[in-house]
Amino acid sequence: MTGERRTTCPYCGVGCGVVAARDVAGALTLRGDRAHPANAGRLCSKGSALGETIDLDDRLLAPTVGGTATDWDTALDLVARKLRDTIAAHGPDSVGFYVSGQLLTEDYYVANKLMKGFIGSANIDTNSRLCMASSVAGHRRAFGTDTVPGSYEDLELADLVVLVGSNLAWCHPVLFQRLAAARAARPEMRVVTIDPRRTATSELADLHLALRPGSDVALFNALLVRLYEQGAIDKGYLAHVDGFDEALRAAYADDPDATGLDPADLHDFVDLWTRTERVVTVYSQGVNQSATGTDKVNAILNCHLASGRIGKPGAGPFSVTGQPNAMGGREVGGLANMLACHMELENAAHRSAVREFWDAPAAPSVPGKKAVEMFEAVGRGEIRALWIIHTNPAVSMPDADRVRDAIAGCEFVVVSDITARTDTARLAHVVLPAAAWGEKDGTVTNSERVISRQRTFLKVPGKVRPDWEIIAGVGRRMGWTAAFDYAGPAEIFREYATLSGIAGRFGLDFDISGLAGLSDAEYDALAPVQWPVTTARTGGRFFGDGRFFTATGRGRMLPLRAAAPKAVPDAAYPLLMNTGRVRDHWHTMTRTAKSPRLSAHLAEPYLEVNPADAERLGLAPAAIAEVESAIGRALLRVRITTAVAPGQVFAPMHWTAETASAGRIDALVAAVTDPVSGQPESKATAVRVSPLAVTRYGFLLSRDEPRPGTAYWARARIRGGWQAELAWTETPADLEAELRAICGLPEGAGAIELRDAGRGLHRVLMVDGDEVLAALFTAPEPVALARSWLRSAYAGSTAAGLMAGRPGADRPDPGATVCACFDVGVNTIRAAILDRNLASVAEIGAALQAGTNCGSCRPELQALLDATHPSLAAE
Ligand SMILES: Nc1nc2c(c(=O)[nH]1)N[C@H]1C(S)=C(S)[C@@H](COP(=O)(O)OP(=O)(O)OC[C@H]3O[C@@H](n4cnc5c(=O)[nH]c(N)nc54)[C@H](O)[C@@H]3O)O[C@H]1N2
Ligand SMILES: Nc1nc2c(c(=O)[nH]1)N[C@H]1C(S)=C(S)[C@@H](COP(=O)(O)OP(=O)(O)OC[C@H]3O[C@@H](n4cnc5c(=O)[nH]c(N)nc54)[C@H](O)[C@@H]3O)O[C@H]1N2
Ligand code: SF4
Ligand SMILES: [Mo]
Repeated sequence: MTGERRTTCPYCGVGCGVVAARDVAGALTLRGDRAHPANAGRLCSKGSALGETIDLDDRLLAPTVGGTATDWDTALDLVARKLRDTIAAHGPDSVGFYVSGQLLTEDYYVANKLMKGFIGSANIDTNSRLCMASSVAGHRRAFGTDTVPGSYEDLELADLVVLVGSNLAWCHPVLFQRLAAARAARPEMRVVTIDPRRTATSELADLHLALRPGSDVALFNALLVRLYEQGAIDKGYLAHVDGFDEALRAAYADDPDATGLDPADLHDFVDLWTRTERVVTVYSQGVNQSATGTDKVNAILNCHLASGRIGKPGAGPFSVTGQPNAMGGREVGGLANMLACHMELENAAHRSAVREFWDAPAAPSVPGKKAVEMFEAVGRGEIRALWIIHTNPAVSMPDADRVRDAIAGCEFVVVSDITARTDTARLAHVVLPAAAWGEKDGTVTNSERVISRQRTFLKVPGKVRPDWEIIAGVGRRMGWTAAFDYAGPAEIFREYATLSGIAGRFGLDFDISGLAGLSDAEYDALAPVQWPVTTARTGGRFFGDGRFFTATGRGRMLPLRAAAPKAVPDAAYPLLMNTGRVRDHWHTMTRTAKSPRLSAHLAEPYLEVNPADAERLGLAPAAIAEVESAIGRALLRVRITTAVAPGQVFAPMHWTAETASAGRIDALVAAVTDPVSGQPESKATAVRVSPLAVTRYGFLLSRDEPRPGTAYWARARIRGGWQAELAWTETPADLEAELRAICGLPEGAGAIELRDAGRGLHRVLMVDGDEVLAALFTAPEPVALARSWLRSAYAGSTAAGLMAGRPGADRPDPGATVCACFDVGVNTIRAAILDRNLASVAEIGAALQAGTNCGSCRPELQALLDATHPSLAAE
């Protein structure tokens, strides 16, 4: 690469622009793109650490068949032949593609074309089923199209922003920072969070409603009633909307007490909403990932439709997308029940138009299997050939053990990934090496419908190929040479944009035909642009004019009643488990775990438990909890916190069989789906929790990757090596032998041991000359160590220095990392707040740099300020 390349962050749906450049020394630098409308130069902690995740460690560089590296011809011929043979013997529905909202639009388009047009089945579904399906279904029920009406700017223009089931501070950090900045500039702006759990996002809120899990419909029904009773219904706008009377009647019949909220808080919220014209309601997985997710979406949309607060500056419902191209995937028809460009599979005219355009042999009229159904069909042997692209379902699907077993038992499994070290790729017959971020080229669409380019700035390593090329290669080998003969992503994009023009002629909203004539050079230079892009119009809001895309052209309100929750804690499984994300990891961590910085924030799988429950269950702080549901089990570190209510626990979704002994949380989550969208309930599983009978706890540092066989373990990278948290249920007789086995150390390495019989401490160091190969610290209780200091001291430290397990008086222990960018720990921050009397996040930044780069830790800094100076919190 010479000069600068503008690209887009590969993580969340905010879709921040990134500039890749070389510094004077020739080193690659990555920074936020000031010219990008989503972030104007900002990046969060994950975006700032992208440079640490693009090396070739663990990368898959050649196709493998049966675990052995091979050439592309062999691998692709095999895939094409197996798919053809399976279809010939058992019909097109005996194959399935399971793809991802992280694929580029061009990749997605080609996969969808191959399955729906040429293989002739609609059995292509995507991890967006676990993510956005309820929003898609809710949008389609209300608007007749799957379209987010507004823009990010609306969050800044609003007088009230309501965040429902969204931990925006950790999951859409740059959008959260925009919101925080807007609020700082206009203190009269109000923010409300609606989440059973207190999160970093609630730190910004004027009001946090910790509603009963799953009760969002009852809450928004109460709001609809209030809007009506206060005369806040927009009668003029309602002339464009059907279903108001029925929706209101249903709302009256619902019971606001189902929310479990203090009536005064509930009143404050509905009153504030009713009084405020400019309201944006942001919602995410606390809404979508629910057995009643689609109804939750429509309950929110009902209120915006009834009050006419939609498609206007600072007003509208706003479903934020999770993955970088969740939106693009919906546009190209990646879901099993859609065609490309918002055209509908069940619509004969749409079907034949797409078929004719593709010159395709087929156009299935029946929707394919949705994610959960797809893996069930794999388990039953109905789907006999499965191609998994850019997703890790053995970890992320509900009922994950069953999904894993179904994949393991499938006749023929292909996985396209950037690494073979995933729980899913390990089960595949063929693993195809895909080009990773920085190596591939195409477009993505973010939450506000802005299409941005991802551009290549790294050399493609080994035999790696971009996903579109791999898929097109299989298409050609299956006999459809002309249809899959693409020179590059620009050609695919032009075809797609042309097809969207046909959708536009059907009167659909997704029309980017204005981009159909881009030359290769223009495509390469394409600046971020919000769709639609036609001769008549570029970008802008939808539905403010009362024009919808239903058969009648009118919007639709739906009569909704809060349904009884599906997962009800009982005597056997008395707690309700919620799941979600942490600030610095991305899903199954195949990329973020490569960064020591990102791993420092939270380095192991954990369970948040309320103090009352912890006491009752005998769970000590930092003990290991055994968590069981009716279908699975996990071992997680206990974090006692009032952030979760009594009766509820929370666990992150990120840990896998690669990173922990039993951290795959979806092994516990039953595959209960929303009847309309097919999206699984990921946020409510009845579980029981008990302390694991640990006899010894350990913390390990190692130069080489540790491979523990202990009852509990979790490993993470640190600078210059690895760390692992360990717990034994049977204390090993010979700790030195145990350490050698875990770290694969030769007999020759020298050992230094230190025992403190009184406290039961036992430490072992393995050294080779001056180099510390591994260090193990064990104790009968959870090991209290200056971990953060140890991690930084490990690289280059002497044995004696490490042995103490804590820094000398001259180097205080910084404590757990809060600011990942500048590696500032909690102890350092607390001490500075007290010693230097710091009173604001800005002052902490000035003193310690913490929070001054990406800003992702600012909510945590605020929480530390509040906790350290209780008086300031009240100001
Ligand atoms: N750091 C980080 N950021 C990410 C990702 C990541 O892996 N890591 N992934 C991206 C993706 S794909 C997605 S989809 C988004 C997800 O972004 P979010 O949806 O914001 O994240 P989650 O943590 O899954 O869940 C959000 C909240 O829903 C709450 N919740 C649970 N049950 C209920 C309920 O019944 N009602 C309400 N109102 N709330 C409830 C949870 O307590 C949780 O705080 O994040 C994106 N951004
Ligand atoms: N319990 C619970 N479960 C959940 C959720 C939850 O909140 N709770 N959230 C759900 C949601 S919203 C989502 S989006 C899913 C996410 O779950 P997944 O999609 O399964 O998670 P990822 O780790 O993002 O998987 C992406 C895979 O693609 C690989 N990869 C990276 N780059 C490329 C590339 O360029 N090409 C190819 N071919 N492969 C690549 C990565 O190495 C990785 O293996 O999890 C869902 N599961
Ligand atoms: S908010 Fe962070 S993760 Fe999301 S796109 Fe921006 S930099 Fe990437
Ligand atoms: Mo997602």
